[in-house]
Amino acid sequence: MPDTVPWICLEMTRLMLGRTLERICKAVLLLCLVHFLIMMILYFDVYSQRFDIFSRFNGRNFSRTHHYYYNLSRPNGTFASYLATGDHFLHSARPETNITPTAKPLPPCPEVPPGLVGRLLIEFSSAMTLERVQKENPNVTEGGKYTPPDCRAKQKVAIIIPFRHRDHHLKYWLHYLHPILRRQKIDYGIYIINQLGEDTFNRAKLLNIGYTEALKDAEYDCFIFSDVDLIPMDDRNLYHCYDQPRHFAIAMDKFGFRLPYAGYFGGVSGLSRNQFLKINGFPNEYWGWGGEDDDIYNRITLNGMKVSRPDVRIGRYRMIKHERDKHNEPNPQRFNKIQNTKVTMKRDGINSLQYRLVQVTKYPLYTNVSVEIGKPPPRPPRG
Ligand code: UD2
Ligand code: MN
Repeated sequence: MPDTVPWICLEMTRLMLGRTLERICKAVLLLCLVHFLIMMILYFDVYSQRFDIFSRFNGRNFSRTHHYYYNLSRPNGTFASYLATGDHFLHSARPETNITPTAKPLPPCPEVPPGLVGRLLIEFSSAMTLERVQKENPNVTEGGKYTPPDCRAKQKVAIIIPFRHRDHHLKYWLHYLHPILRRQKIDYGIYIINQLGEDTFNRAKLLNIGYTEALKDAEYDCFIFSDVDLIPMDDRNLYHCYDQPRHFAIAMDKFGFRLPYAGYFGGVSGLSRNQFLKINGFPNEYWGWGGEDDDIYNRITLNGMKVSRPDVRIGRYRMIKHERDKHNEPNPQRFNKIQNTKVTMKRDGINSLQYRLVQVTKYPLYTNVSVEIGKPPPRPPRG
């Protein structure tokens, strides 16, 4: 009998331990089940967002289709970063549906766009077609316009190109610039200002026309004036306007990647609407090659502004090699003219611009503005 007491105790302890263990096991099993259920819910929710399978049933397609576009439009965007940033609450500017969204407006675009790649390989040997460029840029809308879908750009930028008989160059320009501008998150439109006829070319007058015609099309804040043959070699050279008039093309291959002289303002430059009006726009009276860029530089400094420039390692450009065009011979009056900017800028500029608008055509990759701009006045007789 005395031996049975510890035996009973032992059995009871075992029984109690067994029950406790059983309870623990049940709790763990239950936890696993709950965890599994949560995982399944999350999995299906995410799956539906990516492939939009539920949207057509529940009418919530505005925000859902947006996720899909958002991920595609971001070169470096991973699914993890998409969840981590909370960007999935943003809305696209695309008119996906008639349902009016109640979500927050787009955030401002970042000062330093995250998708930039830096130095670019630029070459002009491969064949280029507009069809190819169009395929490469499905997000560019009629007239060569683009608005970042995931953020609100501070400025609306018109890019203006003086043009005549340079279709070959234009294809390369569009091929390289559209993706660069998209990565830079610029809200932009491209305007090709095409001088009709075969009279002497007038680059600066075409640029004035570009400013005027672009403003008829949309409320632009910033105007970037670019030669058709100049391609930036670094996408950190951001195509928007700055506190001071901007000179972008500071280190060109044709000048050994250096600024040729301190007052050089040729190639690619950018002015805000106010900066442009402050200098009365550009001169209309420089016919033929040369001088007009120096006149613009004079206008800027004479009006108390300074030229701003990017770092020399970033402001690098390639120019497509070319011969001097017909009817754009060097202007022999240019040296005299740039001595007189202080006087001429008041009467010659955006306030005296005259031209005949012949046609505006919105192509998929750019807007073409064809104009007649007249010809240089007859030279005064010598003596
Ligand atoms: C330099 C400047 C340019 C301008 C010019 C003098 C550089 C890289 N650029 O260019 O900004 O100051 O000297 O006027 O230094 N164009 C046509 N068809 C023509 C003629 C000209 O489309 O028949 C346009 C085109 O956009 C071209 C631009 O005008 O890129 C400048 O003409 P250019 O390329 O013949 O002159 P370039 O390279 O010496
Ligand atoms: Mn050129």
